[in-house]
Amino acid sequence: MSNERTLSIIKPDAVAKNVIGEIYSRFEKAGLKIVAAKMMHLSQEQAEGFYAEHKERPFFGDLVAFMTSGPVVVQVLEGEGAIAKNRDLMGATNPKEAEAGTIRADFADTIDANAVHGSDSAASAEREIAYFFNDSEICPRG
Ligand code: RTP
Ligand code: MG
Repeated sequence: MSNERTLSIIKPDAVAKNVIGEIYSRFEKAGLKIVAAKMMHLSQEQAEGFYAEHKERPFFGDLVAFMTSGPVVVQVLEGEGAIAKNRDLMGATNPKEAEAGTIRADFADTIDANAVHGSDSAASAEREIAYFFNDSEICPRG
C-alpha cells in the first residue's frame, strides 16, 4: 500500500448533529492526516457537478437536494491506503447495512442522510480533490 490522498465530506446531517469532531477523531485514530479542510454550503451546481457520475440515477435529485440542504465540511485525508481505509471507516452506503462501529452505523439514519462521503478509487480521489482544492490549499506531504 502506498501513501495516498482521498476526498472526504462530512454531509449536512452529520454537521447538524454536531459530530464533526467525533468523525475527525476517527480519521486521526486510524492514522489518517487531515491535510486540507473547509466548511462550505454547496450550491446546486457544485453538488450536481460533484456527483455527475450519478446524473442518470433515480436518486440523483434527492442526493443533490440533500447535499445542498446545509453546510458540509470537506477535507483531504492522507495516509497509507487512505482511500480504502476511509471507506472502511465509513461503512456501507446504507447505514442499516453498515458494520457496527463504522461512521455510518453510528451517526447516519438513512441511505440519503448517510453522514459522510469518501472517494471510491484513486481516479475519483484525484478528480474530487481537484474539484474542491487548489494545490496551494493542501499541506505539503511531510
Ligand atoms: P458517497 O459517494 O456519498 O460516498 O456514497 P457511496 O460511494 O457509498 O454511494 P454511491 O453509490 O456513490 O451513491 C452516492 C450517494 O447517493 C445516495 N444513494 N441513494 N436510494 C438509493 O438507492 C441510493 N443509492 C445511493 C447515497 O446517499 C450515497 O451516499
Ligand atoms: Mg460514491
